[in-house]
Amino acid sequence: MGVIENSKLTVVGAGAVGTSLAYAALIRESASEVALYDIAREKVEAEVLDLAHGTQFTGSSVSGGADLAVVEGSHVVVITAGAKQEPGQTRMDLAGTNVRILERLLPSLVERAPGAVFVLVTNPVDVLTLAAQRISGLPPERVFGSGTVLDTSRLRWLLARRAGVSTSSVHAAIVGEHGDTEFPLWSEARIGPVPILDWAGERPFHREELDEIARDVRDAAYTVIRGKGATNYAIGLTGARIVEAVLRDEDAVLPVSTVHGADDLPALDGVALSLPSVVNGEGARAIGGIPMADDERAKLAASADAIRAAASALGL
Ligand code: 6V0
Repeated sequence: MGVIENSKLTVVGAGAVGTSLAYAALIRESASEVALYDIAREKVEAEVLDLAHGTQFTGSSVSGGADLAVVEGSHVVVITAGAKQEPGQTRMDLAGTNVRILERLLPSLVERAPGAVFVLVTNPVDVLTLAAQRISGLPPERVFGSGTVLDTSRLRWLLARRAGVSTSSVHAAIVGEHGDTEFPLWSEARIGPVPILDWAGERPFHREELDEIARDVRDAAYTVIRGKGATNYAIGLTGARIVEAVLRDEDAVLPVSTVHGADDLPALDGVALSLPSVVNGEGARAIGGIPMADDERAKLAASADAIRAAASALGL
């Protein structure tokens, strides 16, 4: 597809996540134009105005409102609309409400931006990604979810801090569900070229410590939500980064959530979940044949089962 000139990103949902994503995209100049759409007119118009007042300091422009015409001409549409976790709720608790919102919303978004790549952020993001692909009927690569890109960023930050290296020197990924069954691929994790379990540094990593880091990543959203009611900045940056990979046709490898077929791993058939994937102007495609330890393969199948159960309870 190539790098898109005069690119347009529309963020659907002007809540904590959508506005942070739009703000990050403006600052990073992820797209030439950032549009914001929400059904709450007064709120979205105020958000657009507030963002517009800062555009002297960015190369991107901002527009938006409560009219669906906002979406026209978009190259990427990121969906953040819907209910969010309240303290004590899991992401899966939101599934029914958010799939119903998507059923109403998505056909009109596709009608307004038929050539766009659609990125789901609304939770539970894997179930919503599958629902969006089914509802839209678009090719699977054109509908994908932010998946575990955020969780992976959390993991890399924790490992980098502990090892005393930069986050960009940590190569590790969380895979599976963006939720309670996610897990790190420790067998492939590295600091620079050094496998994580061989890291000598000042203090080597022990298996128990790695398990604790994995738990911290899994529970990170609960911790942040308990303290401030939402997670928004890190997912905002994550979303902007994913959008750039599409609009700049980067072929970047990111652990986004894609719908899997039988020709991948049979255990993943008909489920959307995250594995390292190539993200470019066409959308996202999981990389096949990723090496995994036996226990990781079993955890991935269990994660797929959890998502499948939630999706089939909703008739997907
Ligand atoms: P929020 O602040 O309540 O904002 C949601 C927004 O959606 C509100 O402004 C609503 O008006 C709007 N909305 C609802 N229905 C529609 C509709 N039909 N059309 C347009 N807009 C609509 O929630 P917040 O922004 O905090 O979270 C949004 C979603 O992102 C939730 O489902 C979160 O769980 C999810 N997150 C996903 C993450 C990820 O990594 N995938 C990370 C953080 C949050």
